[in-house]
Amino acid sequence: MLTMENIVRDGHPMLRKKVSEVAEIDAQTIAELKSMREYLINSQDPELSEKYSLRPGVGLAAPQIGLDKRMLAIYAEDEDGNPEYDYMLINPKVISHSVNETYLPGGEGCLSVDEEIEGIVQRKKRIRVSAETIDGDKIEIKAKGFLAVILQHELDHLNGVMFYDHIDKNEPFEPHDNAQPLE
Ligand code: K2U
Ligand code: NI
Repeated sequence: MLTMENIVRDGHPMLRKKVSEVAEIDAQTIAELKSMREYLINSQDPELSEKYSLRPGVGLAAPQIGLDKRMLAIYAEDEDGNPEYDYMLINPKVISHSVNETYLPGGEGCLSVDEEIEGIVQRKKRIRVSAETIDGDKIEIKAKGFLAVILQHELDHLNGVMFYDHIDKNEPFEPHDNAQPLE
């Protein structure tokens, strides 16, 4: 199982690389992507996260575990503990997005960044993403709300972008005119 020891930290060159397309969805790739999803599930389990010192995460991109592969996992539960967002995406591409933006009022964090960096991160309010699944099927996701934020955070990782790159140095807490907070 993956633990925090497997997660590369800010400063590692892999986090600033535009990672490579997955040419073949082979058994190793599927196992790696499943282990990323498993990390997210474990990290949200109070006992396992405590036992293995796992920082909770709702998304994880392959470069964060040192893999030069365009793939990501998202796993988030609803208030009843049922899976609300549960995705393993290979070669995801943004097809379209809204002009309007949104942001988490409390800012963002990152499993690859140990310190807290304050400031709001403007994200597109809605995005449409195409991707391949581990079965090789092509899917399309229309995301809004929290899923849109998670997706954009993870897609950024595939392009070597960190969340704090989006924070305005001069006005870190000043939202754009077309941005509404995500409640
Ligand atoms: O990519 C990562 O480092 C995982 C991040 C993704 C993320 C950060 C901010 C906003 C949305 C997604 C971790 O999930 S950060 C921890 C976390 C846990 C629950 C809810 C929000 C953030
Ligand atoms: Ni991150």
